[in-house]
Amino acid sequence: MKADIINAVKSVAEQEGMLMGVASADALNAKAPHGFRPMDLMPGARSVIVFAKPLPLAVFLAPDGFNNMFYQRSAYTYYLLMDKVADKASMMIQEGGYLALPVPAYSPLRFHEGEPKGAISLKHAAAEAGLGKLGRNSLLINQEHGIAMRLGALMTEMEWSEYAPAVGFEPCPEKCHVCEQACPIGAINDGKVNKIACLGKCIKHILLPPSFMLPAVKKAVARSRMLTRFMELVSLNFFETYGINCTACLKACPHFLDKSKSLKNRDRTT
Ligand code: B12
Ligand code: SF4
Ligand code: SF4
Repeated sequence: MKADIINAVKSVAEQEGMLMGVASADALNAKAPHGFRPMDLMPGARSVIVFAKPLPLAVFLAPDGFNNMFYQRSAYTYYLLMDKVADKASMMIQEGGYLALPVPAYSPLRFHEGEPKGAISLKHAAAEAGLGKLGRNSLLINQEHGIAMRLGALMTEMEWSEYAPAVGFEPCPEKCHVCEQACPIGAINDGKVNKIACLGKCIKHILLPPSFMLPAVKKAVARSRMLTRFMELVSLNFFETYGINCTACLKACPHFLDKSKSLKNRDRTT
């Protein structure tokens, strides 16, 4: 019976062109910060199933004048798709007799210490589920599919047949700091990203305060429960879509460039 559920979930991911990996909830419970552990969302969680889907590389390569419109659309569509697959797989698991909780791929966000946060860190969950490792730009990198991926997940009380073994590959050569150098605002420092600075640069939204005001907004929100709740509502009601203004740390990475050069005929066009 369990084997049937596992196969059904795998085939849903496959049909949508997604990679899938499974992490033990206990492993994430032990490493993730309080409030962002699987057990904080679902006390009986045993397994975290993570989905990853590569994006079409051309959406990143359109000329500047297009303002990332192609990537924006793919990113938005992918968020919905990740949520749809997580919901569908959760229902299959539930029909097999176990609770399963789909985790939002993006929205709704919670505000924690003045910063927007997801329910859990999908990058860390994906790494634990054997889908890759985090690079110095803090993004998940898969050995075969590269860096241009969106992630989704669900957690369940069902024990999986086996959990992912540790991934052997090291994504970042020791001397590579290309992503740090490529970031136009210097927001990346050896695996740590200044998230508020990045947010101010890479998110374009008519309601977003200018980037120089964001640190002050963060401080004010961090101090007030009422403002925190207000910001959660603002992000839920108004930030479901937004413009994207920067992808430099992703596009400059050799894992992006190598993937795009490996395509047939790319040597003619680059
Ligand atoms: C909010 C958010 C942002 C905000 C960040 C604000 C913030 N304060 O985090 C901003 C706007 C800056 C942002 C930017 C981008 N984002 Co974003 N973002 C998210 C989102 C929705 C939530 C992140 C989050 O809050 N995680 C939860 C908290 C707890 O994690 P954290 O603060 O990162 O955690 C720290 C610690 O708490 C600890 N930790 C937390 N959990 C765990 C678990 C373990 C096991 C361990 C060891 C440690 C640990 O480590 C972290 C480092 O200190 C995620 C989706 C998601 N739910 O993961 C996407 C996501 C991370 N973003 C994504 C992407 C693609 C981007 C951009 C490339 C978008 C773009 N410009 O094109 C940039 C990348 C910038 C960069 N180099 O990091 C993808 C990443 C895909 C990938 N291949 O890795 C995600 C996963 C969305 C998705 N569904 O695919 N993002
Ligand atoms: S998305 Fe842009 S601003 Fe944000 S860390 Fe990457 S390069 Fe820097
Ligand atoms: S640019 Fe280099 S250091 Fe940065 S994530 Fe890619 S491989 Fe790692």
